[in-house]
Amino acid sequence: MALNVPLLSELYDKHPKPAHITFQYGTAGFRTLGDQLDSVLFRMGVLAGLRSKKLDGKTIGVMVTASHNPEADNGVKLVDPRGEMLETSWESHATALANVNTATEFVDALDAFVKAVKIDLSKPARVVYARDTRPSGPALVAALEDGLKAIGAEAHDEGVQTTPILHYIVRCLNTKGTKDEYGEPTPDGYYNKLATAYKKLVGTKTTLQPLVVDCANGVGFFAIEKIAPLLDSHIKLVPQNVAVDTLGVLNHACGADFVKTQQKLPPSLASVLKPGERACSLDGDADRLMYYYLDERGQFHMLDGDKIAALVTAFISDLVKGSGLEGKIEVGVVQTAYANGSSTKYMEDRVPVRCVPTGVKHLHHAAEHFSVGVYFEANGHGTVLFSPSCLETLRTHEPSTPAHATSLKHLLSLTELINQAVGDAVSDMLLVEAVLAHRSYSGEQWDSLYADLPNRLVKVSVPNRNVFKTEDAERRLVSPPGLQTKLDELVRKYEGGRTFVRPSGTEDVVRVYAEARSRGHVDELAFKVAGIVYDSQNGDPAKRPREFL
Ligand code: 16G
Ligand code: MG
Repeated sequence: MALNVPLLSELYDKHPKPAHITFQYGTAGFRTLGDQLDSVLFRMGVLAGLRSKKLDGKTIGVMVTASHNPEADNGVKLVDPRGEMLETSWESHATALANVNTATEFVDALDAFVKAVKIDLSKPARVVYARDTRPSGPALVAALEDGLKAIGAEAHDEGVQTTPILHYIVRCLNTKGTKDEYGEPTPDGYYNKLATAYKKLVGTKTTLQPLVVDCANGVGFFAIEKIAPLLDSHIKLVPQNVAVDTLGVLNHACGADFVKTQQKLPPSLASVLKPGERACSLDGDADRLMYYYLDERGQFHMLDGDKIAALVTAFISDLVKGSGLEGKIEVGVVQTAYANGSSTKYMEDRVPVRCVPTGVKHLHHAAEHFSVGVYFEANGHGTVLFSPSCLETLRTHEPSTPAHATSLKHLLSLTELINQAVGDAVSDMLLVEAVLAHRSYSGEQWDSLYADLPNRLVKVSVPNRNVFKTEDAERRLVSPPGLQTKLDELVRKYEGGRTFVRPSGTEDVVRVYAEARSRGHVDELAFKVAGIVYDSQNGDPAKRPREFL
């Protein structure tokens, strides 16, 4: 069977590529202004179809979202059959296809690609897709559908959904009828699975105070609206920032990324949250989660991905011990260089810890090496993976005491509650709430597991961020030459100082992270490092940001 060249060419011409733009499949797929992405979506439809054919007709997912980015941005990423990110080796194919300039080039590239990776075109292609609430979404989905038509894929539209729900559905569809069956492949299947597991896990524990949930004016609100009634009286969710139909407000002064980068309360919650209360923020596609609380004096305190990981790791470790499975199940943690130094120390005192480069795919794969792999980025993206052999152990283990049996039952509920495909703000939120209920912790007690070192993240614009190359899980620069030595000399002057520099995978900037014992020191360190980076690229001294001086 051959490619349908007339159809591919005809539909290709409906989705011309803007001149002078080079697209790149980055850490989270393609991401840029929504009105520039039409051609990319068409091409990703074709590629998703080919990916499915290559994998013998397994269902591939396509998510149209730009997550926490401004509303005008949009993006697209492909989801592999077990609900994980697209295999890395295909990212470069995606980039190549996105950048061809004529229908002939496109068809030739497809043809060469089909031969090179040995795709049997007679296989079926199945693709399921969804989008977030961005106004540019419907038009981009139409372009995607043209791509799916051009490659002859059987396509299913899940409409407006959170990113983790799409990943969940993909995993369910591909495991249906196997021993790894993951659940009913529908949004309702997802809500029921999570709610049932949550209620089982929490049982008769005292109900916590209501939880304020900042939905970032995005798709997360739909998920909260759907799941809240299924939780009965176990927890009351109070959704805020729910203006999904209002233009211009998505992720604006709210959401997980705002809270993490600004380290402050979304202004819209100022009149909602009272001293002593906790709240959480989702991002624009509901795969990131940030918690926080106001102390008795009304002071804001953030509980980020590292704090979530610490809470969950300690809880799971205790359950493993409590069920008599110590030694049989190894709990491990995966972090990135952004993890607060205090969190790393807290974890290392308890479990093995690995550090990997930024980006979910790196964390996810590293976490698969543990029986129970807890992975979280400080920015609030993460989950807990249970290995197949761990699941087998949990299902077959014969507890020897009633206490063992209870802990085992809780562990089994956790395997149902926690999204195994990808980091999921709604699932993670219920996980946190369940642990807080079990521990009878307030936000303040949770926060006191360890004290964060003051830290600071700064962006530096440089002419070409690709000259920045790192090693050691992005903790050290190997290029530009000599720069790391300068940073080493500088950081030595600050007590508890740590800093690293890496090129962003999602924005045209270089990121600088710094931490130190005091707020004053960390700001000084971060801006000095930013200045060194700026100057190393012969940045125009007149345009040098004032704070870098
Ligand atoms: C993307 C990644 C996220 C990472 C962030 C870093 C996925 C699904 N998302 O949002 O994990 O933390 O990029 O962005 O992989 P940066 O490279 O611009 O710092
Ligand atoms: Mg997101």
